[in-house]
Amino acid sequence: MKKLYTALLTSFDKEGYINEKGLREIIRFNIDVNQVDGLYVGGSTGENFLLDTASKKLIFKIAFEETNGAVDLIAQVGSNDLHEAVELAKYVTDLGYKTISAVTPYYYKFDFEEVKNYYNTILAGVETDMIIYSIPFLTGVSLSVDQFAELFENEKIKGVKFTAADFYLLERMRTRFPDKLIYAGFDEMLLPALSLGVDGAIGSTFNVNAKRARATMEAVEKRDLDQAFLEQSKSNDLIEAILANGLYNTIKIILQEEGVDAGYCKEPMKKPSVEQIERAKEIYRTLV
Ligand code: SI3
Repeated sequence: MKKLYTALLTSFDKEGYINEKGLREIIRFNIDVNQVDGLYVGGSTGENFLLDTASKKLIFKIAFEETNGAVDLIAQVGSNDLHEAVELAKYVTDLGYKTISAVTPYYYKFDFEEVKNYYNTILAGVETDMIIYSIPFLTGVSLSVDQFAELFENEKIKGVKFTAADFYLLERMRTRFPDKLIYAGFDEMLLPALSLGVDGAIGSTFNVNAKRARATMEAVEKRDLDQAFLEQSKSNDLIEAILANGLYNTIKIILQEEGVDAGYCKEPMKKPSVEQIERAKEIYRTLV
């Protein structure tokens, strides 16, 4: 059965500090109501790249405690500070995480040897599995099939979170690496990714749209492509509206409408305007 992972949001207070109660509520909602198979902790959706090391550790700890084994966990420990990535990998491994993930290093134009050294260095000190986090549209880092093959020579690297719209590359990856895990990262392209045989999906909008995403997966499993298209199309009405209104703020407001204390985004992300809040509530009423 294919796995559905929510990319976990972080609830922040107005000043940008972690709202522990809210974070626990988001986790509970994903387990109890969304019934997802797992959580991707410390990714883009968690606003991880705005955080200091102590805050990242706190989120990993809260997620581990609150889930208490109920769902799978993947800890995104990647950082341009390789020392920090190594420290976080050890920290989550000591907590009990079985799988880590790391975004490709970004901003500077690292060559492939540097990228490879980054993954092998993170993995040298831990026994956990690794899922590469590939998201070229934000990092500017695109890896070829041959480069993935070279990274996969490290047997701890079990797969990739593939957040790209390159379906030719996705098909080449699926064919070349039948035993590696490939998780789709663009929720709005879940159906085409499923049709190419991904093992599951990891996404932000599953915080508020997990049941429909699951229905898409089930329809594909039954080879009912008409139904799968219908589900994806309904999801995309929602995702299109969320993206137009501001991704993370809108998901947080929708969760608040569900009674979850999802809090604010952290600066430099903006607080939502009155109009954005009203529109998010309308999206909740009409499209969720
Ligand atoms: O937390 C994460 O790292 C992610 O959720 C990545 C995931 O691929 C999401 N990408 C971003 C940049 O948020 C998607 O779920 C995305 O939000 C969604 O498909 C809407 O475009």
